[in-house]
Amino acid sequence: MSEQPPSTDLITLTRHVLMEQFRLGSAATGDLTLLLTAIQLTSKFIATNVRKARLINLVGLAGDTNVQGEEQKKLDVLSNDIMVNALRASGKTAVLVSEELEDAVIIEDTHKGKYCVVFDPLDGSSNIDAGVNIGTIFGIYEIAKGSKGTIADVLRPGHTMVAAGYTMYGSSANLVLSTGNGVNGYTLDASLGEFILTHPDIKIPSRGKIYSFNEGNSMYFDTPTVNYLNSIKYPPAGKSPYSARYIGSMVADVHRTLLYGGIFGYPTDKKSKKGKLRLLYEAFPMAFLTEQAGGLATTGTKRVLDIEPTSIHERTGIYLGSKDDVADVIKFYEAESK
Ligand code: P6P
Repeated sequence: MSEQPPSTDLITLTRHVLMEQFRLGSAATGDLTLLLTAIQLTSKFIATNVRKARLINLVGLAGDTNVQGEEQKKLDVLSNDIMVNALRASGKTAVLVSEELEDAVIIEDTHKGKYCVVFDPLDGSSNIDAGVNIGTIFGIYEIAKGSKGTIADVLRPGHTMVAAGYTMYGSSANLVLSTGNGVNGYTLDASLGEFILTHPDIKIPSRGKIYSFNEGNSMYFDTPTVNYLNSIKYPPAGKSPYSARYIGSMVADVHRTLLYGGIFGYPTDKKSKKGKLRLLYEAFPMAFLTEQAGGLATTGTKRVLDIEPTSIHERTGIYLGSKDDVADVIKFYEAESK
């Protein structure tokens, strides 16, 4: 069968974001587009090195540990460095927060812009050696009016973000992005060096059939979590139980949840009383995307995006996914509080 002729009307990420900005008639200065261009560059660099990792001996430990006390893999360090350098060089950022850096990076005046980027450069990196999908997660704030760009500009609720996204590195590199008007997915065409629109207007199903929790923590789960999980594992007669899918890489588990529906949860528990996942650069961006795709994201008792951060590396519990599935979880917490 003859090969399809190549498309000659490619919608690249840059073109798509510009179309969105013009459609909204916003006073688009192009700054966000240029910032997203820098983020695309970092994703291409990381994708290339993740793919080559085993060949050029990039897997394995970098011999250092990050602020979380986690052993740093060489790819973690490379990914952090490319992001800090590219975001600074874009001239569009004022404050950077990275999972790999103890302190926020305040960009010098010569390179200062109006955006703050919080990011986990290589989330799920403990899976690198096993070849499991890993990813970059980022959230973008605009600095407050009159601000020169300080920590205060990133210690704000997630609902004040102007954009959020992730790039998942697997059989291909998939960049999923929202600038506040829905969610779109782009796949890297490495031969062109462009992210091409492949998943326009992602909408999460209102209810799914998959739950994604680390049930190895079951002995620590609180009562609402136990009751909720039992309700989908041992449903009433006539209803089928949910299927369990857990990869242990947030980007991969959330990507599947956005596309197929269902629920991902990493709640607070007796072991992780404040939760495990980081609020600023894991929970906020994923909650932003989930809500933009028509889903919900909660701690069980509070909308994740309404949390007021008090420190840049703080953690939170989170349930996110299909709105009806997350609403079911909230009912178990409400029942507990009565
Ligand atoms: P656990 C990876 O280390 C990570 O930060 C997320 O990507 C993932 O969802 C979670 O931690 C996995 O944690 O305790 O199940 O290994």
